[in-house]
Amino acid sequence: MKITVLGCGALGQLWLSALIKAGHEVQGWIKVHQSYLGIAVLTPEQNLYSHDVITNNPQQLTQCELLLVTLKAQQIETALVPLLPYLPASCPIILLHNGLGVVDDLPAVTHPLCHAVTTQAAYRTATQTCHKAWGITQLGPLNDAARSISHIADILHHALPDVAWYNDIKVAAWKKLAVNAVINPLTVKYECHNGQLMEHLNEVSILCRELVSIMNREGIHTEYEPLYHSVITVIQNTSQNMSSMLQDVRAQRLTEIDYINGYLLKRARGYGLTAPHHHALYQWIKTKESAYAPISL
Ligand code: KPL
Repeated sequence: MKITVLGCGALGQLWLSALIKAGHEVQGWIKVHQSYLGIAVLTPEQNLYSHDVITNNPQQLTQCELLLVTLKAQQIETALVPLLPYLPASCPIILLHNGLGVVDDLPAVTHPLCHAVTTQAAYRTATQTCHKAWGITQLGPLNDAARSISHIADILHHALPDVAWYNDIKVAAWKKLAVNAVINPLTVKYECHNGQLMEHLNEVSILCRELVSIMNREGIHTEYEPLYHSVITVIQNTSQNMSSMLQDVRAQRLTEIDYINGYLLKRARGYGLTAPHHHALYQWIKTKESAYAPISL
């Protein structure tokens, strides 16, 4: 299959490597125009795979059979919109990112459009991408055109398991958003690894309570206890991780806050609900961001 991966950070490189190994005809698309990108991916089993990946080939884009977007939420609109006229009308687009609300930024997309959320963990060092832990990727339709392309999940599953199709991806996306809305900004506030949030369980609990009211109004059935326990489980399972938001702040990059806590606050306002603790955290991160001139990469 002819596949373009838009965004070649840690997650993009993980997918590029996996798709190449599965025999697909793959190219990367990056901001800096160049013809090749050398990538090296270290698997959790300590196997190192190196590839020279073709990048930014416009002709390959016009024949593309799948566009996988692995950019951060705040980068998607600017990078994706200029490519849309070159993609075949039937080419599915998968947006793989934390948070929600990216579709609200986009013009009406007629291509089959999907959202994916993942727990695959990867990070980049100066020389390679480390695939730290296997996770699951949940994928589902964002528009009617995408309702008939569930077979894409099988193709992706073959390359980088586990991948599963969900007709109602909104549920999985909100559950991931809830985890990120608690863990990510708190790790910035306390400048700590995920595991150290076990020292701030009172705040974790209050943030979960605020989330439950908003999620229920969104039609995502959830109760306080299971939500709180799912957040604690992620904190414990990723205790050594530096959250993506803390990494962004330390690198003086724009964070995903507008698509995580910013998005849930927007939805809450629409229902006449308040979420004062999420609001305070949102303000905290925005103040942090404004202290440096954020760059969008
Ligand atoms: O997704 C994550 C992130 O850092 O963005 C978590 C689950 C918090 C793991 O670090």
